[in-house]
Amino acid sequence: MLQATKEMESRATNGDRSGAAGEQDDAPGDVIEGFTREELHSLLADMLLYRRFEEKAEEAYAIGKIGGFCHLHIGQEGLAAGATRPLRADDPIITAYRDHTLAIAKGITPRAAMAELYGRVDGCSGGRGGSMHLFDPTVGFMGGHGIVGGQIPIGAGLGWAIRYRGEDQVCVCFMGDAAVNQGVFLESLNMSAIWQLPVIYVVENNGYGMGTAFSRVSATEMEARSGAYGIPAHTVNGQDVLETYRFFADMAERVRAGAGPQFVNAETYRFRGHSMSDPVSGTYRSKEEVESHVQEQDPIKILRDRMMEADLLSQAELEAMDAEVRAICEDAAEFADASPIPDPSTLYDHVYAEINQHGRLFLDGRGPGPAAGGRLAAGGQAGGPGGHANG
Ligand SMILES: Cc1ncc(C[n+]2csc(CCOP(=O)(O)OP(=O)(O)O)c2C)c(N)n1
Ligand SMILES: [Mg+2]
Repeated sequence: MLQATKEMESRATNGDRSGAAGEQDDAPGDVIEGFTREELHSLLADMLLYRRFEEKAEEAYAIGKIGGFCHLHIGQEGLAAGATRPLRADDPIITAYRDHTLAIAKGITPRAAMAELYGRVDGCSGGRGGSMHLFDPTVGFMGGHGIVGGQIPIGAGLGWAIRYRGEDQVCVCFMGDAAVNQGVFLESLNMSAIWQLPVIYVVENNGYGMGTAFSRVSATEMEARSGAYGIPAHTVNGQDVLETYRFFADMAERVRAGAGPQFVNAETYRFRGHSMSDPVSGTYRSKEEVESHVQEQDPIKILRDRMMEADLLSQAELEAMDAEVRAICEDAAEFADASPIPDPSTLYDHVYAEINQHGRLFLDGRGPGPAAGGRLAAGGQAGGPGGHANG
């Protein structure tokens, strides 16, 4: 791997908090809103990496290298960078299926993320999860969940575990705007408020759940959704990475200090279709609407332009940065392509169920026979006396 690639891979991890705002020593003109030149370059490079990674995934999907569902985060990178970079390495985050760039932002390498999208053994979930189920607890990335709202009570559970152990991490639980209409959202917020859990619930409010505008499925504004539980609501512009970063840096420390759960309406916009198999626009939103957001609300362009106007970024520097992140994504795709597919005999490994007396995981009417080479599922005994839980 290129040296530059290594550096970028390590910078992409959340262990590096060099983006912290507030360096006061810089001469006026060398900072934007308290962010130093180095911090600004780092945030821009991160967002550019996320964008190029997604474009590479898009390309790989189009030629059949990636199968199944694939939901891109393009347009929402300001949140991936701004909401996760201020966190500590041991702060857990959890999200839904639009998870690639949040995973990379939290420390999963582009190689491990891309190999997972390709369904290969070197993927962060061993090639078993795919696009919607990136996962790596060692970097505090707790998924990648395909069920709308399914991650919300798990986020509350992560917060509960922090309290139970007497530790001081903060959990950030991301969700889409459609997820706030799921029953588990209400239950999770209620329990979080009662137990004062250290969880920041963040709605990546891109205005739509697939083809349904939020205004069509909600009688109230988003901010009103947490009020019934006494959880403070906040709104942040997710397309402005500096505002987002500052907001989360402050909020994470307040929650760490005991402020209790918080609810954040992060306004953003998805530049692509709901998933790779959906059109970018359609009856639910016009081509013009998408185009105007791409032109005016691109978090990367917004930061780039501000840096250029302040003479903190040259065209040559931008091109070098872009070349560097493109090389990382190219390398990730080559790595993924070269990684083997998982051995079919390991199909039932990590399945949290016992094997029945027929040697199968489920009663499927096929009669006795060895299941996947007689391998043990978690806690079970292949074909043995313990294997009757499902049968
Ligand atoms: C419980 C459940 N119901 C329905 C679906 C199908 N589904 C997949 S994505 C989606 C829309 C979710 O939209 P939102 O939460 O706003 O997230 P976004 O896609 O905008 O990031 C739906 C309804 C699902 N995955 N899970
Ligand atoms: Mg949405």
